[in-house]
Amino acid sequence: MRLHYNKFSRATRVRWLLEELGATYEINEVAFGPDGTRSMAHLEVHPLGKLPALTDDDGTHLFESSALVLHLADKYPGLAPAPGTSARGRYYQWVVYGVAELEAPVAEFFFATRVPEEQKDPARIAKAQADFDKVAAPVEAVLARHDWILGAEFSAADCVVGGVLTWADRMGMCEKFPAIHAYAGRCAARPAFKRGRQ
Ligand SMILES: N[C@@H](CCC(=O)N[C@@H](CS)C(=O)NCC(=O)O)C(=O)O
Repeated sequence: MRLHYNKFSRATRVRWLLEELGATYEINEVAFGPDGTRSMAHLEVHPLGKLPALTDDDGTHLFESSALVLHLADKYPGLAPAPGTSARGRYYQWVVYGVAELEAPVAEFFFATRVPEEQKDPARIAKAQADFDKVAAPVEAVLARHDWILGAEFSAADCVVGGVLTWADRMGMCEKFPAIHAYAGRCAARPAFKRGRQ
């Protein structure tokens, strides 16, 4: 199994999970740009030339970070509730919420703030923060009650939700959300999280 990866991409959440699971995998370091993500070789692995992607043991190429997390958590059991249970439903809920609701304003904030100072548009930045505040509020309520997104135990869903929220926290988006800020700290302190960002 080979993870197509670079440490400045969403591939870190997948590598974090692989480390949590103790899986054996290879890393294919792919730079952004014509010689990496845009190369013909990488376009055969990911049709949009993005990261992450995974070449599975049988040679199948897979992409979309949340799908890779769901697949790997089934392939190496231990970090996902049993299929067909309501706990599994809640697990899907938070994985999908992580990418469908939380991630868009975080990515927008990232792109709005990484331009030179004179090109920054305060209204665009404020809108991304306000959009994040709306979707972060339900997560703040959950994390005020327990340490991880599904409860007392860490799960693969934390690699998605925590992957997005550690990114938001690093950019200073979580100041109004003490429980999320503390959660981001717990995620970042995990040895597998650190190994997943080399
Ligand atoms: N929804 C995709 C997003 C993938 C994505 O946008 N990856 C970025 C890095 S985090 C990328 O490869 N960008 C390169 C590009 O767009 O050229 C996922 O979660 O896997």
